[in-house]
Amino acid sequence: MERKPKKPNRKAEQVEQFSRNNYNQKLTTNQGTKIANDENTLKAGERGPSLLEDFIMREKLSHFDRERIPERVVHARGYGVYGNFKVYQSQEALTKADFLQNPNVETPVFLRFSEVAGSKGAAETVRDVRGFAVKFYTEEGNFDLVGNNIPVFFIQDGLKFPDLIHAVKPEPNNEIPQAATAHDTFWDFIANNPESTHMMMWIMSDRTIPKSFRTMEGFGVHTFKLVNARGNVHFVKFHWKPRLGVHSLVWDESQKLGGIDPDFHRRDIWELIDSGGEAVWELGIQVIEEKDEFMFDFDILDATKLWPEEDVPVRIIGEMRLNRNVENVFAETEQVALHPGNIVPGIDFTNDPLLQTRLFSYTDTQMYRVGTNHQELPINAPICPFHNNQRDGAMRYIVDQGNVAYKKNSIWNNTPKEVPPSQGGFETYPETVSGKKIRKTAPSFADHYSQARLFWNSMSHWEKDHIANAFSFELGKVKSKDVRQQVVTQIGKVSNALASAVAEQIGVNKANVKESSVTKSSPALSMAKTKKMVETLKVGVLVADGFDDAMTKDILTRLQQADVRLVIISEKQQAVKGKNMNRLEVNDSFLTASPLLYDALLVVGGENLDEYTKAEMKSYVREQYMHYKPIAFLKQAAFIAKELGIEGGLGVLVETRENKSQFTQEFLTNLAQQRFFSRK
Ligand code: HDD
Repeated sequence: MERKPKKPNRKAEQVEQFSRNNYNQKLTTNQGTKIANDENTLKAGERGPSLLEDFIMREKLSHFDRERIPERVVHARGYGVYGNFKVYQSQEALTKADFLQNPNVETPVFLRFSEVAGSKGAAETVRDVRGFAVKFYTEEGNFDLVGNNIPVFFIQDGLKFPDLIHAVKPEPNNEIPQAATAHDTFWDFIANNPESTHMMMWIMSDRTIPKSFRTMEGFGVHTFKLVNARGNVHFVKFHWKPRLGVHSLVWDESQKLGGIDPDFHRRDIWELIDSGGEAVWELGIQVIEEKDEFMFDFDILDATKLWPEEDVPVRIIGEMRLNRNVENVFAETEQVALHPGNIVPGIDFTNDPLLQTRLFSYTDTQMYRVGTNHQELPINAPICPFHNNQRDGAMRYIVDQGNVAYKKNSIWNNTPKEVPPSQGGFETYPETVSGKKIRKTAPSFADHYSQARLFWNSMSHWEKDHIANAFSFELGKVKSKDVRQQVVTQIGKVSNALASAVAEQIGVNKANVKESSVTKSSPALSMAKTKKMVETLKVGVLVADGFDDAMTKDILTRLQQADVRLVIISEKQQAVKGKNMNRLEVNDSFLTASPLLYDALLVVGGENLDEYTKAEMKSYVREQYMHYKPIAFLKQAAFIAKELGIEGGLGVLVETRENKSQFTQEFLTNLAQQRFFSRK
């Protein structure tokens, strides 16, 4: 794909001042001494021992020895991208937050997508919750919305976070399995911490195997407060809605992709942006008035609960366009220090006990992982001025002038000066609090099953099938029969039918418990009715010499006009010739490509296909068919559909004399559908 110039971005341009171009420069040490020989250590004689005196070797190796910083204790595998955010209309009635006032102002953002459990090098398509962490570089300071692609969380109090993570990470005695929840300790945690039940339903759904970063929703998870200039407060939940809709992989596909392309997600967004494309989300908020805090049958401070969108509608208030790749993954993505405690005037915390613990943990981890002065690094510094009396510490970069680093002072007229709230100084919302010091879960946090059942009720038939299969796979990997049984009993409290299906598959007893009586559903939770469009989908085109060039050219042109991305695949990475001697450049061979990498297949075929080509084309089709994807065959390749017995299958289109003129349109319609889950 063609590389396009980088999109303007105020933050990225600030970072650029620190970037360095080494092309065509002279090689030097870090002290600037030019190096004459960078391939031989200094030795005593041609075959002699190396000399300690070799400052060039010592500098190069000792720097290399320290290249890694500790990976994040969770969300280690991640990928960052720049973009801009714009509010559609002033949100002045709800908040004084500066970046939510003016529709003409673009606020630069940096978004780091991540996977919770995997190490830094884990495959990207594993079943896992995905992090969705946005840093807004506003004129009033950085606001970080550090969320996930799932609206609820495993636990209610952050004191249990280390326990949760110890249970989900590879087991400590053998460090198995990598980036997977399908093991004993994780399910033992779930079985013994029933507050995880709602989250358990979400993680067994296809939400944890997203098709791409671009087709994930993002959620702030916690309830936050918005505060307006008059000091009025509203409770709010944040949502990111992807323009392309919410789409996932299927399980078989996600497992195989882990081997075929462990970088599947980052490659998708990097290529899109590199070729000038944009990934777009809208920001939505759910709002509850302060007086309505206790109007719901759940506690709005409980992070294991969502606010059903049908009860509290999501108001769309703005748009984020991600459109610029980083220059250097370590300097930007690895060193970015996100923190839910980074807020700006107009936004405030609630007493959600999960959020409250996060406010401590993130500064602490960044101090350890990146360093005391991590906030000075180009990616972390705000775009607005910042001044205070904090000084020194390892790797201090800023050179503060003068002799004053304290308050109160008279030498500098008591500056840097405090700013009153009326002029933008941060003021905590003066909430009244009272109570005894106590370690206890609020009784209003006690119901762990109603929303889990709400989620189950809201699923389509294929989503329910996928959830049952996911449970059967995960629990099938659990060695302790006792843990399997405990989890099945827990599932039974959500749905007896689901528990029975799983129990039968994994060889334990059915759940003998009363299931939740909730009959309500929330259609917004299902992915079945999500937006479907062809934009930026990838079609693999299988072709061989002697192909129908006239028809093919017409289809390919129309697909490209619809912003469909094409990958031409043949036996060799050499151009193929059509019936009319037109050449078609080939991007990949059967060897370098894989049927797993495309959203659909167009099987063009050719004349007198050899056995190898026929076999490869069939294996590509089989795999795509199994993953419910649209497949179209031109006349020359129709025999493949016939021999595989899939002619007439859902989403399978074969060119005939009758449908020739509408062929491309029909293919585009199937393509928009993306998957045909009713296909047998
Ligand atoms: Fe966390 C990283 C999201 C609960 C402690 N968390 C981290 C990241 C995301 C989240 C997206 C990666 C940020 C990045 O890309 O650099 N975490 C969440 C969400 C939670 C949540 C949505 C619940 C609603 N986290 C949570 C709790 C604690 C932590 C309760 C501890 C009390 N999280 C951390 C951390 C990490 C982190 C240890 C590891 C690396 C980092 O912070 O920068 O501090």
